[in-house]
Amino acid sequence: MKALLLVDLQNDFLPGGALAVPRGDEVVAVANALLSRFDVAVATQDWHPAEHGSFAPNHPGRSPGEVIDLDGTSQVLWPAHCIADTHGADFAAELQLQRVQGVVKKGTDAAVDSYSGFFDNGQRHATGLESYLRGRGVTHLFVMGLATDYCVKFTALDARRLGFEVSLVSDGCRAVDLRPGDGERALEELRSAGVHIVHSSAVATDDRQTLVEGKHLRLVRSSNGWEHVERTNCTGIVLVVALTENDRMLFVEQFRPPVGARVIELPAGIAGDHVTHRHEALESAAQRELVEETGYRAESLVMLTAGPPSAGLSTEVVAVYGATNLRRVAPGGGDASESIVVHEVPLAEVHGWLLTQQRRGLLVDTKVYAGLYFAHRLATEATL
Ligand code: VGL
Ligand code: ZN
Repeated sequence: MKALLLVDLQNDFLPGGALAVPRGDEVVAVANALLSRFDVAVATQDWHPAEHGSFAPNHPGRSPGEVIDLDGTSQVLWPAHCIADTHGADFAAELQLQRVQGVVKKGTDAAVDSYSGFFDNGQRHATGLESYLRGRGVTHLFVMGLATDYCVKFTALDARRLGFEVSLVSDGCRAVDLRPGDGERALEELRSAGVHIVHSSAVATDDRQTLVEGKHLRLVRSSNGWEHVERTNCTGIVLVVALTENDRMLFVEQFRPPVGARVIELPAGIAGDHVTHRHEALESAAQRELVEETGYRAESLVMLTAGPPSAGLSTEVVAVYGATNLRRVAPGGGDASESIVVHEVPLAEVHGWLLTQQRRGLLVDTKVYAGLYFAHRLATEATL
């Protein structure tokens, strides 16, 4: 799965802004043109507190462009910019933000700057961007934005280090060029790191044809003849491996129309299927589905893996969460239309219990067995 990553397309980096990047405004149209060609699009947002350590005015006697030591890392000083909740930190007005599913804020800690969208400059804290992308099965990132020689460069380098295939959209970037040639040197550095430098006109438009689109699904045929289904109005799928304090594993049982039978499954659901949930993180979707279906809330919720459950049939990618330290907060059972039965089964007895259910005429979702693998690890290992 490929994704578009828009770096810092914010007012303060546009002409007239506090840290204006020359001709920075020109890339907004490139972003808008590309947004329609990607199923997954994420934007980073430089988001500083007023007392941020990268601001020259916070260091009496210093001016923008000077380099200081900030908490052990070398830091270029900038004019105050992208202060949280100000107009300067807002995305460019012309950017078609409604097509962006995820926004990742960075630089929120006054003590350390964050050029990269993945980690702060000290590489100590992750922003959540990596798990956002992994949870959606993204393997190839198309990066563009502001500025080539700072946030774009460090974001693309971290993406390579994390193992993503990375393409930099050259006409979608502009440099600060504090020293003349910084932008060109950044492109050289990215090329040596294995980043493809591409022009937006070369970013492939889909060779796919929609055969039919319903309320929740569409049937798509690729140019090679392969047909698959895609979900509409969905930004991710979550599956929850939930284990109670006394090592009971949670299952849900419900009638599933496509197979015409009651099916034993793990608690699961769709992120972004309601208008109000459109931007929800996978983790909050996992928590919400767990509560709605089982009545339990997890104090601890971690992503264990993410991948396609049926790669030949669908673009769907499932993010599997491990839920422990469960607390009962609601009756569970899903909404009125679902009539879900919740089962709590001691981990040691799950195998036999599943056989019994099949003998009773129920079907068992094969992902239950993948969940069992993680449930055993959750029960026996302190950290995964
Ligand atoms: C950036 C300097 C300071 C950027 C952000 O987006 O490239 N540069 N903060
Ligand atoms: Zn900044």
